[in-house]
Amino acid sequence: MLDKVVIANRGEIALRILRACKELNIKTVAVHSTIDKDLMHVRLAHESVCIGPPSPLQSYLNAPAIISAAEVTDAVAIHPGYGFLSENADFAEQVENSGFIFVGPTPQNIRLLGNKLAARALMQKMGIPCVLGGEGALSDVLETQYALAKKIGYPIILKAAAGGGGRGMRVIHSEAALANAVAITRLEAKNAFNDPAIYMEKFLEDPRHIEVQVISDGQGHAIFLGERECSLQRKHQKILEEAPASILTPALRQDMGERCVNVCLETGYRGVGTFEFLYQEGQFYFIEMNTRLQVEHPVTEMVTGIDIVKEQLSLAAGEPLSVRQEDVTVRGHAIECRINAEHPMHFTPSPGVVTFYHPPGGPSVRVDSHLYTGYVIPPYYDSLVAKVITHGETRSIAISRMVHALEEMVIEGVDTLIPLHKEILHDTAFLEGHIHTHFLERKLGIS
Ligand code: MV4
Repeated sequence: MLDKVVIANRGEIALRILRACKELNIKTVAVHSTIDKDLMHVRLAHESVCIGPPSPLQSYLNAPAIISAAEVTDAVAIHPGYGFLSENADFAEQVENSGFIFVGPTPQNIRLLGNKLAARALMQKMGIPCVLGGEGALSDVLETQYALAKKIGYPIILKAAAGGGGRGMRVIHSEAALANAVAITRLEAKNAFNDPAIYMEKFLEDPRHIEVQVISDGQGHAIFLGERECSLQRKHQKILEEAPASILTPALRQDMGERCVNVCLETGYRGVGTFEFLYQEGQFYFIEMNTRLQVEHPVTEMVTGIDIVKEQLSLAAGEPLSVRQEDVTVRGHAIECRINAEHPMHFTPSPGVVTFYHPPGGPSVRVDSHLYTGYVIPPYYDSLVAKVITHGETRSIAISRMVHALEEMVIEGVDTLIPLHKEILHDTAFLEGHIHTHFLERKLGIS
């Protein structure tokens, strides 16, 4: 197993990684910005190194500072968590070239599967259904663009090949708007990702967002851990996730999972990964792959009993996968509510002092949070401060446990999404499982 790991992240996920390391007897190094010196995981880590000022560019995105911290502490590996440098192939490569292990896929894995156009082509080759669209990058010839859009049928969506998570996309409803939209999306792609390649797909109006969790050791073994339903989101920020997805049949789950596993085997994928799909009218369509640990991984852990972060660390140590597909069973139902320090209706960030914190508890209630009374939420980073996850034999038991957990939970001094979650959990459509990606916007009357 690894001897010492640098945790190159902050907040709840840094604490989650620290806990996994402790269980595996791995020593930990917390790297943090100046303002984060009082983070819970910094206190609990074996060592800590300040890597820069609060601005993410100068701290959690500062690759040389993070690698130097690994050097001075004699660490052997760097865990990037999610966000920040977690899907940056160049960073993964620098980590390897500096003689450290990147806890994640190989730089080549990230480059191939992190490019949506390349991933899409690969999935099609491997027999995974994709949304109707063009082959390869969109042509520069206007007539070819018009012809393709006409063949697909409006509305269409333009996406940047190098984009992801909702960045670099544009929906077009008519031919009149196409030429201008292509020019703008290309320019945005060039500026944001330094890659002007874009592509066109049929725009699905009311899809669900369902994702398949995989773990692959890059040594010929890969498994899938079922799927998550992540449709409850706002502006591409997920708010509430569940496992399993209620609309999936066992046969479809098995079929989708096997296909994702085949892609992992074919590409020599090493690490944990997520295949994102849109689901509409009984059909699945691949949209993109995430080559990192995800925020919502706990719902999968709750229904499978598998510790995804521990698996990730042991894969990074070069150990083969310890779980076989036949040992994976999905039991009951799990729900995660993301507790952001934000206004529950306007979603404006609410940094400041947490004057009182009381987490919920009880059977099948899990809280992943770095909060404590007196903690100051800085304004520089993501507003996620806690994840409450509940499990139950059925979806309605999991929901009921969540309702009671959120009633118990107290976070004073800042606004949080707790009131919004309470409202969602009482919504008739939600209780019946009728959710899609525009559920929240419509419920809140935003669009
Ligand atoms: C789409 C789509 C409809 N049709 N692609 C948004 C995030 C990125 N992962 C892909 N996204 C979408 N791609 C086609 N062809 C609708 C979305 C989308 C969405 C997807 C998942 C979760 C929330 C979403 C919210 C708005 C749009």
